[in-house]
Amino acid sequence: QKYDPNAKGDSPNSRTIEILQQMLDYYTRTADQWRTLAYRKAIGALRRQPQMVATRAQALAIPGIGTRLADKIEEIVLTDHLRRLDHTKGTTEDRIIQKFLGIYGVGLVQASRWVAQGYRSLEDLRERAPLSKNQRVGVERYHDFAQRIPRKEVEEHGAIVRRAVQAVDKDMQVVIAGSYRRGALDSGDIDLLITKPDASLEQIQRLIMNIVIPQLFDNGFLQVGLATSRHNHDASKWHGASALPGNVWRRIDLLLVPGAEFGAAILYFTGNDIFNRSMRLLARKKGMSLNQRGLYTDVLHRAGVKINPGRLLEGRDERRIFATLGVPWRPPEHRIC
Ligand code: DCP
Ligand code: MG
Ligand code: MN
Repeated sequence: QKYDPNAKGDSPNSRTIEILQQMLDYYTRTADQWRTLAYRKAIGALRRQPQMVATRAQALAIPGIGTRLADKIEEIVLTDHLRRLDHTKGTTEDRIIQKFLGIYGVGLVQASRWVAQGYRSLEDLRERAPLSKNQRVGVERYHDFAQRIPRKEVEEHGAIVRRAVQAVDKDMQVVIAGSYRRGALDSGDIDLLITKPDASLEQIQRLIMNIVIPQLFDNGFLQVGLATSRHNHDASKWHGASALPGNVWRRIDLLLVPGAEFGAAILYFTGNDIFNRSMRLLARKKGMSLNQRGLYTDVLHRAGVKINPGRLLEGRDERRIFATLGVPWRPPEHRIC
């Protein structure tokens, strides 16, 4: 059995994690970014502990866990309960907002607006609310998208896309990224990076958008495309849903990447998002700048705004990005902060 830092089960701290996760859900709902981050870090750290963390002192010894969280961990272990959680259970309205937040593409503003307008359930939304195309898909496929995707099925979706891509260009590569690449036993969606060693973004885009995607719709694999942004349309991304015959719809994200940016893009797309943030912060501290296209130096900032893109240090090779940053290589399985 592969080491799985994302697995929910067999941790000696699973009961503590379960309760902290409910606090995290609450802070996510209230859009409290600092506490959200603190809880995610603490849960990640706990999940990696081989032994049960039972006391405040034991918790404090773990990097990423501060005094307040250490107190809560001790309280949970002692009482099998967290009093603070009782105050977050909230009203019916809170619970409905939480439900609506589970709809693909719906944030706190939209969810609260619907509740204020009197919608109380998914059925309400489906039957009475004026919905955008994305929102309608999100509501109608709520239960599909809420289901975790087993590792094996992620691989099958990846293989179908790879076959279609390589039928058009045998040198094009399809790599499964996201939580799958971090070793997770199941995933929330399917993240596929599509690249070709010496191709430009425009070349890859033309093949994928004009030929491969229409073909995958024709053969019944792709179900719908989901626009990602109302404003600037990012041509390197495609979001949608796919399905194996007779199976539920799955969320699928394609990221198109020129060969020269492969290393930076796979680093970004492997995540997790908090690990990405810590790598970018580290780059900044060292006078460099990291984004999904490459690692740069001599970036000029004025009042926090980038006024010069800087010089590219590395983009193609993921390992060389770690080396140039002066960080020991971290295998994807360990990229959880
Ligand atoms: N990503 C990021 N910042 C974001 C969103 C995504 O850095 N705000 C990067 C890191 C993620 C990767 O993209 O790991 C894929 O995004 P997903 O939302 O698909 O997240 P995961 O694949 O990590 O988890 P899940 O299993 O929930 O899909
Ligand atoms: Mg994912
Ligand atoms: Mn994704």
